[in-house]
Amino acid sequence: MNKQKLVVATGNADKIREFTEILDAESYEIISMQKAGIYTEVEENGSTFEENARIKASAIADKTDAIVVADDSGLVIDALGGEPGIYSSRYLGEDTPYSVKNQIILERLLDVPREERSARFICAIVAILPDGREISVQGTIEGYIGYEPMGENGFGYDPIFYVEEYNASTASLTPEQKNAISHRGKALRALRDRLSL
Ligand code: ITT
Repeated sequence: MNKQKLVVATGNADKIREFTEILDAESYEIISMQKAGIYTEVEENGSTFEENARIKASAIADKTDAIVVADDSGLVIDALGGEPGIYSSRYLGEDTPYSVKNQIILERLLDVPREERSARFICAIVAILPDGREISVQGTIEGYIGYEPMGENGFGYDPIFYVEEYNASTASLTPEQKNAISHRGKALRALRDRLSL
């Protein structure tokens, strides 16, 4: 069977790695924009994860005849009024290392009790098919912000995002464990089901 080509509209290498881990490698060929020879800067000026995913996918859909998939995702922390939310990658400075961003968030939550530390990762994925049709899916994982960074796996806010199931951060899970429960895992499995209909 011919593999379906998916060009992932992202500049984030960790997302590409997780896309490749999650989507059945026998059915899909996951191609980065770079590998597809597409270099486009996209201004993410939408007001929701879904809008931003659509903006990213649309910006490169006319530059390839493959399926284009974009992911817009982020961390929503209830005690911070939903921050960093859709600004997750820009929050506290685009170039600030995540070790620093995570430490600042922990300090901001210093006096917040465990029951008010709820948070979730959200992932919106928009795929644009070669015939112009669009598929939009979303996945969420509920958790809480821990009291200290934990684990070396994953990326971004994973060291401070803890899940009840393991009483540990998503950075301390194996890739298989994270992908089985993550926002991106859920969204990509929903996309896979829709693509194979
Ligand atoms: P592209 O827009 O090029 O895809 P980006 O990293 O800027 O790359 P987003 O605008 O969607 O992507 O920002 C998502 C940010 O949310 C990401 O940089 C992380 O800080 C955070 N994030 C999303 N998913 C995450 C995950 O699984 N684990 C940890 N942090 C995550």
